[in-house]
Amino acid sequence: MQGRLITFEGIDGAGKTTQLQWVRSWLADAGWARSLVATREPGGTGIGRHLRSVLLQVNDEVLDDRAELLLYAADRAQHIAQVIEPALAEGQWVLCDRFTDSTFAYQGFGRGLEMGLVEQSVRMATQGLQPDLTLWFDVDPEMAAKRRQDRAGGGTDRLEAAGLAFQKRTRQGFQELATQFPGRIVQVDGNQELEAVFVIVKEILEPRLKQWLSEDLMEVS
Ligand code: T5A
Repeated sequence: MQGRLITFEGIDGAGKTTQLQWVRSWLADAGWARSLVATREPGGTGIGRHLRSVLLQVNDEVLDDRAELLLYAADRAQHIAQVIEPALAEGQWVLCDRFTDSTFAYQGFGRGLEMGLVEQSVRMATQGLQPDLTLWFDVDPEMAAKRRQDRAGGGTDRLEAAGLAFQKRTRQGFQELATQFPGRIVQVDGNQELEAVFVIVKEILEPRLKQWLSEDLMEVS
């Protein structure tokens, strides 16, 4: 059986985390005959949780954009080695809240770092590992900001504090990535109510998962 990596992407407050949790429960309850791992970046490992706090805490000291890029790469290299690759090797389905597209969208388009540098950092961290499927939750940046404000007990982290123009550039980045990789990245209209978004997500996932299961069966027989 072949492991599969499904990533959930979008700007801050796009609703990825909520949808990932719903997908996880749906897959577990519906008996899709495959064990699952749900994880996230940054912070999918113990070491990654230290890096996450450096990356997200608002601090008096300004984190240099290239240092930020390398910290995301370090988090990802550790995450792949410790969590993602072992799970894929066991034939599990890995649901990952953010992955490489976030680096291109945030550090490349949002921060404006040179794409060659971003690509290098991603290549070093992933050694070529790519998602099998990416759900891009596309939400109007103003609506996403409102959702974050309304969230109970929600503070503002360092990336959110970068402001609306930054989120707009990042959204544009996801748009360009979706155009560049139309087979892998599927756009989901995240502006609708949670339940309506989940219906779309299931419609996208069901045929893919069935296809993967039948590919596995063909490999076995
Ligand atoms: N980052 C990450 C980079 O810059 N480069 C990288 O390489 C990587 C990997 C991570 C930060 O790091 C950056 C991107 C991020 O800024 P995080 O805390 O993990 O930080 O941030 P997010 O992943 O953005 O998490 P959020 O929780 O802010 O956003 P989500 O996961 O998109 O949204 P979610 O599901 O938590 O929902 C937010 C709120 O909106 C409501 C939810 O109930 C919740 O209250 N909501 C909806 N309300 C109405 N209708 C809907 N359809 C809704 N969907 C969600």
